[in-house]
Amino acid sequence: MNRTRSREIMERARKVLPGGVDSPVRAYRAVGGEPVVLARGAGAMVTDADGNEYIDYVGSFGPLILGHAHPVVVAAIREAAGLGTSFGAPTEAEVVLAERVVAAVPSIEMVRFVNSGTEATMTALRLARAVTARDLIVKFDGGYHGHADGLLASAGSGVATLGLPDSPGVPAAYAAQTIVTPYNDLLAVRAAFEAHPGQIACIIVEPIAGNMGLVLPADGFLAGLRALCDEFGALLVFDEVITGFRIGPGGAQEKYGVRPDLTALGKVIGGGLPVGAYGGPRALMERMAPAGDVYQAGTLSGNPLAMAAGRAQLDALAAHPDAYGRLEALGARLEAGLLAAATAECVPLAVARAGSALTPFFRASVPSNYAEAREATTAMFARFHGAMLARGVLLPPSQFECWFVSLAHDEAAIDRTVEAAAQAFREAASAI
Ligand code: KE4
Repeated sequence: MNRTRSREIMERARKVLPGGVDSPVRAYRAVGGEPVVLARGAGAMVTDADGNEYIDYVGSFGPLILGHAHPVVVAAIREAAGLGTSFGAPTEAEVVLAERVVAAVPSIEMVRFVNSGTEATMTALRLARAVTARDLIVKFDGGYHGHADGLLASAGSGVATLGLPDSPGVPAAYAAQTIVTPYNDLLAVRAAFEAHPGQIACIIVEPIAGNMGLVLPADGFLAGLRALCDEFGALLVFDEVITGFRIGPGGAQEKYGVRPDLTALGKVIGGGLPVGAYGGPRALMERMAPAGDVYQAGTLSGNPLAMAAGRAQLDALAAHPDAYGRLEALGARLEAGLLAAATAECVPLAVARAGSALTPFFRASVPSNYAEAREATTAMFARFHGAMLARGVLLPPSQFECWFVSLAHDEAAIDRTVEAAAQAFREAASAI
């Protein structure tokens, strides 16, 4: 494949953007080679700066559940833009999207829009600390909740991918407020509460982890966290930035029947534009200024274009005869095809999946926590990523990310992906 333009653009990019990117994972450090510079997307396909086409499983790392440039989303953005791009004033658009979120997410009676998942989780933690008058938080090794200082402790995603256990620049005092325990380990969480009686404000958890690659909660894990929070007087914060409206309208909390005290959202609710949100019961949310005394603000929060894109996407999902059944079927087809192809070539592969979000791990079984996820052969993943790219399939450039299937993918695209994987496995097997 000719990627001359991508290389030229990346040479320019590295002169003006750190690492040539605006977010680390995009630099391909974990898989090697030059990043593909994308020029456009349509449905399940993306086209790079040299005109090469790929079936896309990055999906902007989650937001594009309808696929790229969906007509209803583009039309909504166009219409909103013609009415003004930002006001710094209330608009009906943000009320409409808030009403959609409140109607869908079981634990949310009130919500506040921000501009990223980072802002959403950062503010949810501030609210939890205000409500409990406690300082400590519990997070999970391999959990990634954005780049707020106190949360960059053994984060997954970009930090994990870059092999940086903690980020320089995070004051020790901030990191010391964060207790990191293994995912799926209730005993470790209980021990944290017992070691810090009356000091832990909340647990923040990805109810289905997506930043160690996809790792499912063990049976009883989420209910166990709920019970521990109730027992020790802490709040339970679900980071549903990935899972919200991805695995169903009510996210993981609806799937598992566990109600958090606060929920962070992002990605799908923005339709590809910058949106995050945090929400919960009215009694908690009305502590937020100006209704209450906990401060958070944002120039572009509730931006009318982003609200319009998010609403258009959620309404298109709701209007689909069986959006999540279709996404489940496509995800299951991809999982089965990858496993069959790997088995045929005796490649150790395990696939963790939740509907249309999945991660194939180059290890014999699906991991239950970050330590196990890191046992996956990242070198093999890197070779696989390059082999798939050469065959017109664009995967997230890290073993520790999720692949995302959209409603724009179809059986033909899935089957082409599986065939490319089979060739890549054969190539890898012959190289061994
Ligand atoms: P943003 O600040 O990137 O919008 O959201 C942070 C965030 C919070 N919570 C979860 C569960 C997340 O997955 C994320 C961000 N996800 C990563 C990829 N796994 C974004 C991609 C990137 O960092 O470039």
